[in-house]
Amino acid sequence: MNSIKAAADQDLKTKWWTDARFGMFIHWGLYAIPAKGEWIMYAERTPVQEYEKWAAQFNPTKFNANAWVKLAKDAGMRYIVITAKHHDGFAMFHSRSDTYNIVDATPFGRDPMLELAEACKEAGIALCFYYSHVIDWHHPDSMHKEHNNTWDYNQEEKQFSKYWHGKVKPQLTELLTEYGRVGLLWFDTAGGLSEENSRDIVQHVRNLQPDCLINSRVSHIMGMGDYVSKGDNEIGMSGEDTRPWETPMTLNQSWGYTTKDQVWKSTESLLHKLVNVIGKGGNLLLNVGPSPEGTIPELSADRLREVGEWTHRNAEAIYGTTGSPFPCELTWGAVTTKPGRVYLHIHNDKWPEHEVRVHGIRNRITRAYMLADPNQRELKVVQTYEVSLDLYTLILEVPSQPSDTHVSVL
Ligand code: FHN
Repeated sequence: MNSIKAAADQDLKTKWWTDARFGMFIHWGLYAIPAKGEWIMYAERTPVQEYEKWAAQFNPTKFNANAWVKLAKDAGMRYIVITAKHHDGFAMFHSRSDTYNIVDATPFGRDPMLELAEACKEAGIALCFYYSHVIDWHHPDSMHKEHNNTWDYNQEEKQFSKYWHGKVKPQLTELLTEYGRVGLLWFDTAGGLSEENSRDIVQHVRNLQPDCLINSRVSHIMGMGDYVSKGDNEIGMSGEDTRPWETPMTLNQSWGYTTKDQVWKSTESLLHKLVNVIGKGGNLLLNVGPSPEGTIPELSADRLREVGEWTHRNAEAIYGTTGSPFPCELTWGAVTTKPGRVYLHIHNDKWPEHEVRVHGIRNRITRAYMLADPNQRELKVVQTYEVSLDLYTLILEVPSQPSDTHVSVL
């Protein structure tokens, strides 16, 4: 296959996801019970036998897949990535290859991934799974270059292939064959994974669901996977990545449920971050950490609903757009585009007194209006043509007040 055709096929494969722009990340597991985040087992060097006791208590009877999916939809999120297995090794789905899972090891006895798969299908949301493929503090043979369970297991005795072929690959087979179409697999912390195993896992996914996307954290080998996962909460610079990319982001400062961390990002700050990401051509994957009862904390849900009011009003300027064509950072906000359209996302706290100037526009603008204005009243536009550059400068007269909450789009 020639490289132009291969690149076009790859664009087509990722299109649903690059169009979606905004997704919900869910970190949910036994660690919700102690409520100190998902690293508690490692942080406190909890012995496996002790940690397993949380499973005997885990009974999230308030879990309602439809309610979670509805919240994601209300927020304007178009895909969900949920921890099918995090570093603690506990499967949040009915795994036939390892009884350390939510159906066999808890009084709850239901498979939330099945319920989510159904709810997502009904709502038109893509369901995706997070799977910790290298770190597994429960399995005696998992091996990461740094973060291993050294308190229960002897490092010298580890046989990684037992973990790889006995747990990782069989569980991935289950996730990719029993839950319908999986939008993407979100791998994490590949530290120390060999090139052979990296290629093996990618091929395994491709064999089972060729259209399932894979994030770059599957391996440390450059260019693996279908898109780049940026660092946690990292937005980066325009044009930094040649491949599609995504920022995973917390709502407070934690991924898993915690009662301690109450440092919440405001709705305004979340909207600024969302437009910053999409203006640079990326996706935002915003996290919630559900409680041990199975509910999404109200402080998270409230913020997501507020974000959703904005995303629904401004859907046209978010989904299916590409990032700003301008190479520079914009001090007042962000730009997204679609064929024949330029959207200026202006932070309300940077609202200009009279006008906005945008340099370097390739085509003449025929009409400008505020996106939140149902009557689409025309704004006055002056355009000057720079002959030497073959580009226009746009001078847009703006109303005295912004038209929307936190960020106004025109
Ligand atoms: O160690 C994990 C962490 O718990 C969380 O899952 C994040 C999400 O991006 N990934 C790892 C750290 O980067």
